[in-house]
Amino acid sequence: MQPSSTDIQLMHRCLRLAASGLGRTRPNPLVGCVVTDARGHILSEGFHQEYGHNHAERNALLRLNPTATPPPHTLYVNLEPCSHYGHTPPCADLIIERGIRRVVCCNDDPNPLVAGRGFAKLEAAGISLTRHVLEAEGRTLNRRFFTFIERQRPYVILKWAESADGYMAPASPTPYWLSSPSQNRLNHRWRTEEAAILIGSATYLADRPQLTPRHFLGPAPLPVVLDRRGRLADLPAHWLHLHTPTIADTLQALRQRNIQSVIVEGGRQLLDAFIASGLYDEVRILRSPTLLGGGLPAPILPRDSLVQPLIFH
Ligand code: AOF
Ligand code: ZN
Repeated sequence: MQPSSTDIQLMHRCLRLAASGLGRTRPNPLVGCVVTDARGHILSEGFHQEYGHNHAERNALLRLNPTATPPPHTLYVNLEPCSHYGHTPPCADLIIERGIRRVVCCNDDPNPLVAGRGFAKLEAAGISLTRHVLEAEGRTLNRRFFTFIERQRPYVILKWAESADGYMAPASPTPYWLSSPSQNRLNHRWRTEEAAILIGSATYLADRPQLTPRHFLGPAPLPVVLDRRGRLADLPAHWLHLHTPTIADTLQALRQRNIQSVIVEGGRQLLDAFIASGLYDEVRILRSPTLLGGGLPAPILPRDSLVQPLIFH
């Protein structure tokens, strides 16, 4: 069955609901769910709020009164309903139990525990399926989740601050702060959205950064320092101290710890190593209006880079 304009509108609503869980569901996906009656009127909604808690479908369905009229008819959800016993019983079973007649979905679930089995259960129960509604938007929303499963490595965001004339730092050795207070808050918000934050040993020695999201309310990422030469001795106890020789090894070390995404905050050498490896998914530049007139040039992406940098003023 082809999606109607109501289907598309309600899938946008699912994606919006799903996004409310950003930073709190990892390494699980962001999922939103809307249940309507046969005429398309919303009866209830839910989203996945926190890792290990109810899935979106369960939250939406448990909010419904099972004997209320009109009865639920269509369930919208941006990820294939699960078929496995995990933190909770399978959502596909609950959908069937509650008498849903039609399921409209955005993305298929690449999780090997599900991967098609959720849809198979629904179909076997005679539920009509409409799949791949706003598929690209759903993949973008859950880009960390899809990258982690499909590429078997964390999603990588490179971030740096630069002057209007493209320098990361002035020539003088005195520390210089380029970013504005609002750019700092944005940066700290970005930190809350990722599972880990990575820096190189030179940056640690030069800046002694705290790597906390103290200017924004939200979950703290795991601080990670890549120290290939083993120069650092006094790192805070909860930080991860890695000595991995290549970027690919570093990402595998993070993956083994179930870290789904990482924001790389420098310095220049580490950013260059990531750029050379090609193992990055996003580049965010905080650009300041200041002209430095010289100093340490900001990294340059290769001409054939598939990633377009995003610039934040
Ligand atoms: C979620 N939230 O809303 C949906 C998920 O760790 P578990 O037992 O909660 O299972 C997680 C898997 O369930 C996840 O990787 C995905 O495949 C599927 N669907 N997960 O955390 C949800 N719908
Ligand atoms: Zn589920």
